[in-house]
Amino acid sequence: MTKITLADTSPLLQPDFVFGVATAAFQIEGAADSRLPTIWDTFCAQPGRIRDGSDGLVACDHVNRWQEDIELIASLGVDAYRFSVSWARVLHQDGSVNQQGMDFYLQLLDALQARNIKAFVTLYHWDLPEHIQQQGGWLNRDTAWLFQQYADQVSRAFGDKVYSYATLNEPFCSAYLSYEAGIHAPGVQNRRQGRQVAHHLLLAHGLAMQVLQRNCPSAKNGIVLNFSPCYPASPSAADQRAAAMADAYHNQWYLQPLLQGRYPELLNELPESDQPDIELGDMALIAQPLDYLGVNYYTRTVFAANEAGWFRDVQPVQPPLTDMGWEIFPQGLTEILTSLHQKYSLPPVYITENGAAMPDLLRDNWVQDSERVRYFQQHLQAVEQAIVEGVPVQGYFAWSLMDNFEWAEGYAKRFGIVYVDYSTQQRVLKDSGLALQQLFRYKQERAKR
Ligand code: IFM
Repeated sequence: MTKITLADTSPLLQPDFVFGVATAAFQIEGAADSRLPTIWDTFCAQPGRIRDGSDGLVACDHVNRWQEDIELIASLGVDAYRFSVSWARVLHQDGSVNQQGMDFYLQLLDALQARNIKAFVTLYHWDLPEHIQQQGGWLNRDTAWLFQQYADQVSRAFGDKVYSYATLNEPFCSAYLSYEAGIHAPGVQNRRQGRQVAHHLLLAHGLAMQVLQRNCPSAKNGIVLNFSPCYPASPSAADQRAAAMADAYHNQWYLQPLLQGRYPELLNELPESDQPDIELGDMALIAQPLDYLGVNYYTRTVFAANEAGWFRDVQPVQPPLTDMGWEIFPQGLTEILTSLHQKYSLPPVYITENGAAMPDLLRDNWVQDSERVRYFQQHLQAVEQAIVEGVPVQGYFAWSLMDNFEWAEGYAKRFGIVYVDYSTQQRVLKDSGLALQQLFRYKQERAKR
């Protein structure tokens, strides 16, 4: 087994640095019959939407196997576990609490607390209840207030059992991938709608932050954004401008409103017909103070100018690639963190997701995923470097605890540090899991000395 090694002086080995693993409700829970249908159930049922034709009805059967999974998490020596709550599991269609669903998470939170593992709870990781979609979903401004009510109900029920809340996971995906690229639920391709959905998501975030800060003032409350640093395909002025536009459109679009209360200038370059409706007071609502920013990082993207003066992404990127076809580019993580640190006055940062899909094979109860071990090694060093350069990174979560439903890719892509045999639901710690376990435990032992 290849090891992950960090220098003894590494900031990542300091006692307060948080190491964890992450999952999301729709991707692991299953037990779809004990919750309301979501937009992802609808999407999965449409032929051709999911590469392997699968769905999230059973997934990793986590709802029935949560105790085993908690033991697995605890055995890793993590400081924290990041998971999401399924809106469709904890509320009924009339908006009242589904106590059975709420209890599922309450017992999970108690089990984490008993093992001294911090709970990082995400309120929305893409699984909007279908009945809300029927009322317009994120295109309907009212959904932002429904989300606020949901955040209120969950945070009242969970009380002080939660160390940290994230309102949203990756609003870029719920807006751009879902409403512009059309590859995520509900599968729409319309730029104006994408921009409007992004605005309503950010509004929902701001409204939820207000209730989180009121209900759980001692929790760390924030949001999780994904970033892919944008590089020009060539040194030409046109490609450099294209990369800067792509950065504004895909990255800063979500962060600048949160930290500075305004959208990037690029907004004004969109035809009026593509611009979102923004009401008076919205931007101030969005820019609620954040206790932390969650950063998800996987790869970089390269852009060139197109004839229309806009940007297009350029394929292929440089090998090595992961099984998703994503370039392995660890320095992109340092670069995005340091560039954000230069642009903004950042709150504390957690790397809330980082990891790689690899074509894993289970042989004799063993998964030799040395490529993934290398990926973690390089990216942890990239985080280290960002800290050395002054970025206030306080934690790192590996994506993902276990193989799971990888959205439009179904179960074919494996991101876990734990292998899931979907025919038996057996979990097997991969070599990457063993390597992280060794690192996490080493850090915890050092803290006790
Ligand atoms: O699996 C996803 C996760 O749900 C959100 N961030 C990216 C991961 C890998 O694609």
